[in-house]
Amino acid sequence: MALSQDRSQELFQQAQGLFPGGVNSPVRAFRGVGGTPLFIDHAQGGYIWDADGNRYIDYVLSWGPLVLGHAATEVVSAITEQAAKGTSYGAPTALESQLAVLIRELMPSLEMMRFVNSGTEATMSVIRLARAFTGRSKIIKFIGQYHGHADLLLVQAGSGVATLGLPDSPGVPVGSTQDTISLPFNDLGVVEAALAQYPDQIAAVIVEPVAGNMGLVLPQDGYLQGLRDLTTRYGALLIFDEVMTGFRVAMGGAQALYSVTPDLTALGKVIGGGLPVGAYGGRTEIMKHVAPSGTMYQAGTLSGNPLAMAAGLATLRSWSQSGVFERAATATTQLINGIREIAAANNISLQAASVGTMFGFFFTDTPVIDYASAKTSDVARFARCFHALLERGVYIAPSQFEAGFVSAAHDQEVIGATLHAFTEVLALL
Ligand code: HOZ
Repeated sequence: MALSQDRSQELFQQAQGLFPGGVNSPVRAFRGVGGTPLFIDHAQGGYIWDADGNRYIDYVLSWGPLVLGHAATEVVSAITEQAAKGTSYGAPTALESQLAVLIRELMPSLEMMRFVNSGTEATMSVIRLARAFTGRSKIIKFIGQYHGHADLLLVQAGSGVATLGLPDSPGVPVGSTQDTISLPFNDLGVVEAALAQYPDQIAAVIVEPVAGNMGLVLPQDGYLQGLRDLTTRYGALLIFDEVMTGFRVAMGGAQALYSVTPDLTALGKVIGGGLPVGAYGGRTEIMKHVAPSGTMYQAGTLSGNPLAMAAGLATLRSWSQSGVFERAATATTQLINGIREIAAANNISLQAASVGTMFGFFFTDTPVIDYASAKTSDVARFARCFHALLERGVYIAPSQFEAGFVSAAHDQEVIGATLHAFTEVLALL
């Protein structure tokens, strides 16, 4: 039943002489599941085709941003039209303000924002801003959460770092991380203890409000509000990293879903409709510290570049049309409920969850609330599941420690075909 992957194998062999591990980002390398990464030829809607011509239903969706599915007509048109007018000017455009207005309508806590080119840039810059604003140095992050690869945040990180089982990365100087305090997710007691230990030194708590880089792990009831209360009490800023959750767990992100307003937010991916982009923003009083209105320096030639702005605008305009998000969220619920039922019918221990258009599952009996419990998952079983799904034309993230994503293009036919594949696969595991 194995699919031919000859061309992907050839391309991977060539790539290994060109790129470390044959890839340009570690999570693509299939190290968590073994085998040869798919080399992609093209994609459309909810489907992706590899270089051997095999078609897969895609739940990676470029790690989240493609909320409308691949090559959505309106996004392709917006990019094409803008490209004909120029791809970058290094000067302001009306498009930047149009996208910012739309983002602020959907996520009002971003009273002002700054566009950057990736989630890594957004989180790195937002921490610099928090430090500049508070005059404090220390930050709190959570074990198994991933905020990009900036030195100060590469501490007990999730995503590819967790997949590869790396301790903290060599090359990060001790000095860069000595002010980073890393704590278990979903435990308010440890956060309170750290804030009490350093009452005037903690600039910010940065959190993925719904963790998506250790698999999908939901915040427990009251946890985000607890972080809000604690940070306010100790004069630290609360930063939501909504690079994945923004416009995905709800149109207004996790901050709308859980009714907790952070001081600052980092965004990425979705707001560029699949083009490289990021943003950070929040209260005007804080954002005014960014140069040139303030003295906190941060810059970028391609920041707010018109191609990404045009793609982001087209994406968010369609995604925010009445019923579009809701239909994709309903499809996600249907998918995860189906997976849960199939696992139960086969007596497979499974923890499964979804929120909005994100989902995830772990092969364990233990309720998953943090990185330690996520690690109880049977990763060998996950790898077998991944490959058996792939053989049946379903592509999920090639690691237990990543989330899954559903788009507006994942219609009933796609969800039905996916559940059919799960029915066969879970019976084999
Ligand atoms: N946050 C993304 C995956 N969890 C990053 C993708 C990448 O590292 O390539």
